[in-house]
Amino acid sequence: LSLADDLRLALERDELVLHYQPTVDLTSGEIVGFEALVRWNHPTRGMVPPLDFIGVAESTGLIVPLGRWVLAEACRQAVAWGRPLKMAVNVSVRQFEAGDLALTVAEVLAETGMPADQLCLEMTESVLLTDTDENLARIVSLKALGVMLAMDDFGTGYSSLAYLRRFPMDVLKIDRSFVDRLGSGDAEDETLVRTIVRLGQRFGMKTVAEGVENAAQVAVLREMTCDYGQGYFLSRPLPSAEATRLLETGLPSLTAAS
Ligand code: G
Ligand code: G
Ligand code: NA
Repeated sequence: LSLADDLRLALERDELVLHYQPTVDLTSGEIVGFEALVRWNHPTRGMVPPLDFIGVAESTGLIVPLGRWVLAEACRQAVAWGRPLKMAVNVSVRQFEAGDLALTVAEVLAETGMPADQLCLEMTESVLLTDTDENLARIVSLKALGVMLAMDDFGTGYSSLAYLRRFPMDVLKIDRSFVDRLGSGDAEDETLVRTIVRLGQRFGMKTVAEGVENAAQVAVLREMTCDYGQGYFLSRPLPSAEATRLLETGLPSLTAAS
């Protein structure tokens, strides 16, 4: 069985699962939302990470039904939690360009009863890179639904800053590769992140630091007034039951940790 055939069956057999990584307010330490990350619980291969199958899903077009499933499952979970948490879902280029994503999102919101303003769609610069009228129209119809849009992995693409003006994004996610180098005292690394945070703020966007791995990074990011963080220091992506438990207990105090 090829990986593509296997993946087609995986959707039918309900072998996909979502893990949830908290997004944390860097001032209060509160969990403000989660990012849904897909995994394939394969009967013989074990837990397959997305990097091993998202590419195949994209090249076969399976990303469209897979992406729909991810959206619906993430929304079901958010509704089940019954709290005003943001739920972020990754959208790949193929998903954005194939079919009518806004229609799919509208259907999923209606099916699940998810409030539109709790859903955040994360797109990489590669999605936005083709700065065409068609892509702008797609973004505008998504925004018209009332969902939030995040620019993912910011700074790693071709960084055409023009689309910051053109596309109405709500959230800017600072790529892990920049955050990684924070807290070691290197002035240039700090300047780079500080400038990205300011850029986001000037465009009225919330800023999220990805890949926060230690307390020193939290301290620097707070000082820069970066809004939110995600990363192993705060929490790994968790299966649904563990994420539910974490919501009940809350995270240990960020101030005590730093
Ligand atoms: O969870 P992990 O760190 O292994 O994810 C690796 C990559 O896979 C990340 O870049 C993430 O954006 C991507 N990814 C995870 N879940 C999804 C998903 O549901 N859809 C798409 N398109 N990409 C995803
Ligand atoms: O590109 P995207 O932001 O969707 O990537 C999410 C991926 O990053 C997930 O696969 C997740 O497991 C991984 N990730 C989350 N937090 C950290 C972290 O603190 N360090 C590292 N190295 N990876 C992380
Ligand atoms: Na993401």
